[in-house]
Amino acid sequence: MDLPDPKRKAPRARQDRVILHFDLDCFYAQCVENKQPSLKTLPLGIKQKGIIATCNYVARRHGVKKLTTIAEAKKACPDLVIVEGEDLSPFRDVSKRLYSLLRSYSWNAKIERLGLDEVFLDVSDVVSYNIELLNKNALHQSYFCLSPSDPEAGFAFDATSFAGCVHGRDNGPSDDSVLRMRLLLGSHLAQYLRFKIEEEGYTSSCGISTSKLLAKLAGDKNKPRNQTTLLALGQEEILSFMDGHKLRKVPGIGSKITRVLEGFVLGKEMDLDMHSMECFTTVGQVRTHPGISPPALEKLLSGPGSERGLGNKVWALLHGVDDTEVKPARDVPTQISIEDTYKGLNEPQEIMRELLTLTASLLRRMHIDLLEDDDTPGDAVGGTHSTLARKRWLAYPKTIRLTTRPYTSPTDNKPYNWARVSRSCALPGFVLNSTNNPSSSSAEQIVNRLVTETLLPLFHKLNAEKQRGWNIGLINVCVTNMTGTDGGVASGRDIATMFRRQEDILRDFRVHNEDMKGEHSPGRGQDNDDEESQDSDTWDHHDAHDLDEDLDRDRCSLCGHFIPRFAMLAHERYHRMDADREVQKGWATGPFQYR
Ligand code: TTP
Ligand code: MG
Repeated sequence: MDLPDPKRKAPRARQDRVILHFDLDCFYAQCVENKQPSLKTLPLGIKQKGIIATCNYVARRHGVKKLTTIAEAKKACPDLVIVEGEDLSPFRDVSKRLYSLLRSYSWNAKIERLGLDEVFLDVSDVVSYNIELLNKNALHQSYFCLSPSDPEAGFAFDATSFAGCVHGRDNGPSDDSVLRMRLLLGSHLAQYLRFKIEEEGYTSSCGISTSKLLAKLAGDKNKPRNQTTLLALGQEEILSFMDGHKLRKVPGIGSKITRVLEGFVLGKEMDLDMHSMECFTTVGQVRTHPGISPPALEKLLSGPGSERGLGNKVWALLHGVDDTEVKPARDVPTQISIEDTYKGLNEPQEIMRELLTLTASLLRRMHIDLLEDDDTPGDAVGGTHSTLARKRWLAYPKTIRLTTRPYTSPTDNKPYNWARVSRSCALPGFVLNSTNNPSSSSAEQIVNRLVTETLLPLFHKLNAEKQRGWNIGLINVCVTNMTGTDGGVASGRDIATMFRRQEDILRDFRVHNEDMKGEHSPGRGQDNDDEESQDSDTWDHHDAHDLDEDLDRDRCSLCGHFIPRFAMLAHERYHRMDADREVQKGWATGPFQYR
């Protein structure tokens, strides 16, 4: 008889948490429909950089797919209504609003955004509290309490059955396991919150489980406008849930890990740089392969820059084990940055025009993300307070940074994605002197001054060697190095609250000492070191180039979608934004972090 290999011992998943994962349905399309309700019943595609970034479910029923060219989408559905989605501000604003709504129901503030339209919520504490309130003799007439201090805040529900769909076998109320009841309560809370989101005009899907990994995978089972509780009470059930998934579907297992493991399991040499991403291998095939163990994975996946402990991490993911926490919410982002890509800007007036546009957007974002209503009684304190607007800065960015990248590579003259260079300096105080509406004339003056006095000199330092012919392919303007304000003390606010807030604000900040130093990013794998873009809005704001005729496409090596070549850089940035975020959330797995 074969003895079990001790190296292949299965890790066990924590089951003491209840985690919800919300994903808004066809997010950009819903945002547009809410502005133009007549579009709701029509097939609708949202266009960005010449491709359909997303489409509503009416269009999907007609065969339109996300991330296809306009021509393909029109072929599938000639009546498709196409709306421009280049300006991301409305999407960000809705995202922020819905996030705040969900946050208002969190007791432990463990709420984490992933992209613009996904949110994790750890509701373990709310669920534990409500378990205690249940009357086992009248489960069908239960009451879910939403506030420990207000017994009337809550909703009635039937605790004899789950809300929404269940994945896994439910033995009904005769199963008196605590975990089943915790998940059941989680399902009712999820449904309540989804209805709250619907009151704001947005439908969503939700997964309910015991970890971020399982909740995200579960939520995908019934989309749109639905929810799924993963009822996997034992280790065996978790494994059978995981085993059926394609390797590539597992968050944290990126395209390169997939290819390495697929190659190993199938016994084939795989081209790791190949622009093809078909994934036929399931989690089960890899997990049960006798040659796969944590040390074997560590060896297989090791490479320059790879993370130590990757073998254990991937081994855990294959077993559905993800102990990463839902990170507590932060009041302010670590940085705010706005960027756009171009097909080679050379003229000074083009540079000036783009810097003005980007800086105006940046100022708008700073106002949305960093200003709060000031309810302080009495006179305004400090130079950063406008008595008229009654707004105050939650945090001050101390540094402004400009980053550029050439459009084409100096060696082969082809568009490329690295060689970013950055310079930073202190953010001039006048930027924070006004809290007036960012579209006011005083805000316009601030933008003009910031561009002429600060950003243009930075630009010239960055591109000093070239007098003309800059060939600019990307400009990014970013404020960072946030510091808490001291308004609370001076205005006599509750000092404990103030300190708590400052601590919250400062906890996650990485302080940079970048005094006018040039940063050179040698390659794509490393270029996120100047881009801690957790909440940074580093989406491309790109002017739409209507290139519907250009059907020259590559398959994205990260997600497998066919993307027109001209849109590939933008699409890769989309993934990198996700990957950067995952690095920060502890999901990423070394150099193979892309999903
Ligand atoms: P997704 O969650 O991929 O899609 P979705 O919310 O539109 O649809 P689903 O119902 O399947 O969840 O992306 C969220 C938004 O991000 C989407 O509305 C459009 C945008 N997006 C891009 O702009 N570019 C991209 O490459 C991708 C993948 C998404
Ligand atoms: Mg979505």
